[in-house]
Amino acid sequence: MSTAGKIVATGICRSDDHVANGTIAIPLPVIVGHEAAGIVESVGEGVTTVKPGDKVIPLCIPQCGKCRICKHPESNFCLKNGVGKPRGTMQDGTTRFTCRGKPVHHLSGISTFSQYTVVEEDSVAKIDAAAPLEKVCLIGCAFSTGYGSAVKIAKVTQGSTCAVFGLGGVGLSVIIGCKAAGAARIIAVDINKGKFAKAKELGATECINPQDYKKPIQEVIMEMTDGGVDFSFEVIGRLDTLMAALLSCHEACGTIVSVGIPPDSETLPFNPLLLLTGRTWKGGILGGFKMKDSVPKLVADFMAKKFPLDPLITNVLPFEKINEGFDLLRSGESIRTVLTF
Ligand code: PAD
Ligand code: ZN
Ligand code: ZN
Repeated sequence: MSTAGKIVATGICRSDDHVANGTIAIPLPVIVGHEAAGIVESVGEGVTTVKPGDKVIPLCIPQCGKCRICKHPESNFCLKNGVGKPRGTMQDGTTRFTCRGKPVHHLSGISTFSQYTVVEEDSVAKIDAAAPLEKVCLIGCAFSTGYGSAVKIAKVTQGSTCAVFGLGGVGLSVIIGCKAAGAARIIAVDINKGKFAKAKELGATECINPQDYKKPIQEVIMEMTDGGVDFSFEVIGRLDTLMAALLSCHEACGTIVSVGIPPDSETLPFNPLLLLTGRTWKGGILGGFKMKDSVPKLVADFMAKKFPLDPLITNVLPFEKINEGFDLLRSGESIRTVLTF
């Protein structure tokens, strides 16, 4: 039950770069790209939820609706997901891309750095026909991941204090979520000061650079917040910043959410006392949203101006300039580059 579609716009996410540099290990060769919007071209037999001409967003995590996790009220990590143990194929084990007769793998069942792609029906959501695809593509990953990490996974509370480590497209979306949830203080942390103006524009109340202090950043944050924040978020993908974020949330009542994807096979030495005192450590992919249900609603909320996407899009380039887009990400000059076809 597959669907073929034309990709109209796709953002470049750090996770795509993680695949390119080996931080995320998946079967190669592969077509990456997973933050996109497009138009359905044709559908296979039995497909009922989308039809040719529909505007859609491909979903990095499917929602089969039948497995134990799809029936679970909280989790979105459908057992048909291609993230946990990536096979790089469609659910039937085949690939729909070839190069000189040899198979090319899929990323998370969607592979959007491609003019056309084929996805399963449970990996695509129909969205409002009036939605601007070159903007709402960010709902395919960065925005949903960051926003959901704040409102759905952490469940940030009114009047709380938050710390967000990493101010890329995902971290800034965490800030949007913290603000929407009514956080009173949002402390933004990054080693690139160039990100601070945008963080403030989106709701950060303070911005700090760990390189400006002699002591570890968690000690600085504990002093600023009477012992630690209520909610901290690691949105970089490094083990040292993950530990700093963990220590920045209050030992008795703080919650840390792991959002960044650390290098494959790296682990942390860990003292259980860090949690025994009352901290909570959570994590989640795509902000915990069950994507087939949530993506159309998030697009509707964007259309109703409940949150902005424009500030996250710093560059728009034709698909042919994809390498320029990766250079902008690596140099820290861009937030999101959207590639158009
Ligand atoms: P990005 O590279 O645009 O942003 C990362 C930010 O972290 C940049 O502003 C950097 O300057 C900053 N940074 C780097 N090193 C440090 C440091 N030592 N201390 C403080 N700041 C630092 O990435 P992104 O926003 O696209 O993605 C962020 C992470 O989230 C990345 O690991 C990505 O793979 C992961 C991700 N997770 C999910 C998920 O579902 N869990 C989805 C999408 C992305
Ligand atoms: Zn992503
Ligand atoms: Zn499922």
